[in-house]
Amino acid sequence: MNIKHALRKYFIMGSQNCNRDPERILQEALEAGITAFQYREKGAGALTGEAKIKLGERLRRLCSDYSIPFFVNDDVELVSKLAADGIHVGQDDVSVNELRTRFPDLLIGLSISNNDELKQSPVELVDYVGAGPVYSTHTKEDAKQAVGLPWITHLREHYPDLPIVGIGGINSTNAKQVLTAGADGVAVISAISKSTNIAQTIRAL
Ligand code: 3NM
Repeated sequence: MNIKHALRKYFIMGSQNCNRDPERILQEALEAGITAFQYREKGAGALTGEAKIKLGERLRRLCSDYSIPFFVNDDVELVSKLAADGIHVGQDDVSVNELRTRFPDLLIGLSISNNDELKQSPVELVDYVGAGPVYSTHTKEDAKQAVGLPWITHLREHYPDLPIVGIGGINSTNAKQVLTAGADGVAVISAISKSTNIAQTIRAL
């Protein structure tokens, strides 16, 4: 598995991001060529407990059917329960050091939004970095101020080989700018989960 390739069209979603059946949405996105998926059941209206696990199992199976990596967001217990390929964590979640010790072979993604976070991050232990929010977004309740394309370019200049995915407010109209700024790929929630033509949206990303 080539992580930079996997980041190219990275779809993130939980049931709270969908206004119709999440399995159908993921199936259409897989058909249309997403390269990775993250199960992020979080925020207002998100499933918890057994319902969260059950939906995760179904989405995990779909990703296996299409041979793309399946990530979970933040929830360490879900890694083993769903046999996830990777986990994505933020600065205030479980530490990367702890994760790497516990799961030597797990793919680990870490959000880094500014230089202070960069300084305190064990970049050498992660498989990729999520950089954002590139543009303003309403999808994440506690999203920071948009960091814009310069943050992507800054990371790329300092880490020429680091796998980087841009996130936040990215859609089929602005995705190319994110790649041009230096990202290996784009991570999107609403542009796909709310799309009325998923195939067309993903083709244009
Ligand atoms: N993380 P949309 S922004 C989950 O900046 C997430 O780290 C962000 O949703 C970050 O594609 C974000 O609908 C939400 O804007 C992305």
